[in-house]
Amino acid sequence: MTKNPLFFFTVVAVSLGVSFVGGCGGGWFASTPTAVPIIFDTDVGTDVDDAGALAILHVLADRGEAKILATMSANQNHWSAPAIDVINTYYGRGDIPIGSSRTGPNPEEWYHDSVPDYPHDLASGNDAPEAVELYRKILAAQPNNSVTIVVVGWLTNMADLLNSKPDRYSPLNGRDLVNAKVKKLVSMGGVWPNTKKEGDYNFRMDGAAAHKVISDWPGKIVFSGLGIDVMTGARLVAQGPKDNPVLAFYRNFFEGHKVTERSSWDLIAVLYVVRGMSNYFTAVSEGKCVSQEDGRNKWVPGPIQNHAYLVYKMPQAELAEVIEDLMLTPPAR
Ligand SMILES: [Ca+2]
Ligand SMILES: [Ca+2]
Repeated sequence: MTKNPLFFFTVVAVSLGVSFVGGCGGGWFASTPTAVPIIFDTDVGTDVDDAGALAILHVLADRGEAKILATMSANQNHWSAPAIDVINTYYGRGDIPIGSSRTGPNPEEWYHDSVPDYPHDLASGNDAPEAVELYRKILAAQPNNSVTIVVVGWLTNMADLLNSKPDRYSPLNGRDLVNAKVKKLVSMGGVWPNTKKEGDYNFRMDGAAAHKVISDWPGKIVFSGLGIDVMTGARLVAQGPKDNPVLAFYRNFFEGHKVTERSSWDLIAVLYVVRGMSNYFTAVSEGKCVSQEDGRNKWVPGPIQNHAYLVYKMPQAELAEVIEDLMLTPPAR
């Protein structure tokens, strides 16, 4: 999620005034026809778009468009990893590995009211393997340059991975392991092209981690700050099946916050990760993001390097339709 009201105006300004590269076939934006192997990393707990994002990732996996290698919580909260397990189980993938951070923030959450009502077998994040260890285990076993990681929360696990040491899974240090195995990192975060006042929520929550990753990641990073004005969840709550825990998460969030729909930051990131630019997005890639430890970011125009940020191509209302159709798709199981 992004709690920054200035962001919307930034998007409008960018949409009106800047010429774009990317979204033009070829290069590292090209989407692949086969299932994209993905690790999903979330701060699930404080907002509901994380639940929606994981739900549509499962639907896209049901359709053969994605393969979910693992699901990770950057949130240390007791309930975060069990909430992930609830969603994985509902979509018929209750055995997907789940890792949980031992170093990340631990903010208040509100999922605990619903998690016990739905099938799962992971009682607490403390019962899950440490996220960084699970990352190393999974990455070591994958082909070179094959894995896409999508982070829809703060970047704690990515910083921990970069800092990790050789272990029983790989003789490589974290940075070298990432360089060998990871094809692309997609980070839902940042204010684009530039922070106006304070940094984006996901960068601010662990500012040191965001700065480390933005500065030191050895491969490609695509940032998505989109979604504040792509509103979803209303049709799911009104029309979805009552045994769907994601519906319950959204309904509780709506009731608690006295709203009827929610922004789609994390769902947009998943849509991009799986389907690429499609006719949904374009991107700015000429330049590089620089960051500060307080979570602020700035785009410095220049030659293409290893960073890009997404820009809308499809109108937001149509994107919301695409996403909500996925949210309403029942599990294949
Ligand atoms: Ca499970
Ligand atoms: Ca999130």
